[in-house]
Amino acid sequence: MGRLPSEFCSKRYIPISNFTWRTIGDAAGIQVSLRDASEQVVYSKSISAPATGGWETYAPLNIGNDIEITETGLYTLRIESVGADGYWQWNADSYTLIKTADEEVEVLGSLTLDDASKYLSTSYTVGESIAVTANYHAGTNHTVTGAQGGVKFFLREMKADWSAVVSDVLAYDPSATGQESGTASANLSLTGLTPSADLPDGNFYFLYAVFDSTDGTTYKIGGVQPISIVAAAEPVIGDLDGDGILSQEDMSLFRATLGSSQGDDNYNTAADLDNDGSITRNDYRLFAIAYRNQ
Ligand SMILES: [Ca+2]
Ligand SMILES: [Ca+2]
Repeated sequence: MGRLPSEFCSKRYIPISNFTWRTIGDAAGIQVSLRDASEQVVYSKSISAPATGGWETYAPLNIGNDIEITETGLYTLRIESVGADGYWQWNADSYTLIKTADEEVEVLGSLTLDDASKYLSTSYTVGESIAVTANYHAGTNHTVTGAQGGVKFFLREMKADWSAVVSDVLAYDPSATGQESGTASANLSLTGLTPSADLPDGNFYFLYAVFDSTDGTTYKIGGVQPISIVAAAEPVIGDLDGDGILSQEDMSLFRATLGSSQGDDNYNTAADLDNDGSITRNDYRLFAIAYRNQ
């Protein structure tokens, strides 16, 4: 022994610390830390080493078997040279510990929304859509099957007492099929849906998703509810620039279209308030009434 700790530890693949050694009896102790310090063991293995013939002459020598550590903790490995004279030993001055394998951690299948609170805190508008994302894992060495079309998303109108599904909006991410894990996303269309506030009998909207794994299990998110869906804003009559309010800008736009008919460059359907195909004095009268009455 007699090497400095930094040399002793160089190019190690396993983090080691608390190097101790002694030159009489030639022994070294090192600690190997695996994630937390809860256990300590001593590894013992004896082999015969050939003499290398001098103080600083090295010859590689493979101890020849693995030290298997499968529990987290702090371990002490003691490496000791023992020779015939029991005093100075010229071998085993340099050691290398090589990590040969990671412990295989089996991951169980799962399906979770990316952020459940996001869906609960957003008001969605009829006619638009919900962009929904979920993280899936089919379990170690398993994949998502095509049975559900990949990851399948539901917006369910549920009875107030959960006794039945009234209706479903469905969307799929087929790209998950055949994958072990990943992120799935889809858009749930809200076209034609009833706003939450107008659902009968306390019914509510429930966001839900599933996929089937080759392990034979159907994985489901813990669904979230109630999803808030609100009615689209009523169009404002005469709002030609579409900003939701009737203002001087709309008046200017109206004047620019006055006198035009369908097919003309300056014809504007939104200004044709009586829908007769031309922007006339009658449209202007209706526009003026809307403007005054807002
Ligand atoms: Ca406007
Ligand atoms: Ca008209």
